[in-house]
Amino acid sequence: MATVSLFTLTCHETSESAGDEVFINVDDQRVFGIVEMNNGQAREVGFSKPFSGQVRVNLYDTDNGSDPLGSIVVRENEAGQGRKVGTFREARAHYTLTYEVVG
Ligand SMILES: [Ca+2]
Ligand SMILES: [Ca+2]
Repeated sequence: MATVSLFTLTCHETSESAGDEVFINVDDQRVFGIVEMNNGQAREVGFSKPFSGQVRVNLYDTDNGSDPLGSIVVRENEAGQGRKVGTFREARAHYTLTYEVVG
């Protein structure tokens, strides 16, 4: 068992020129958003969850439905590696998310 904490989501490039309305799901559960983001902005996510094995973190832009902007897999064996950076690059978007796994 380990605990993942999500810290800061940074928008380097939005998927839409007028800005994105983003949210984050962890294993299909919404944990952040909907929040408007534009180039250069950063937001504190502030979410922690105990898990075994791995969790999937998905970033979406809100449209009529949800537009996938990318996905990262966080694994239990990343515990003890300090803060890490996950990258989301789909649909012309570029976002990064800092996170940490503690065992
Ligand atoms: Ca979109
Ligand atoms: Ca949108």
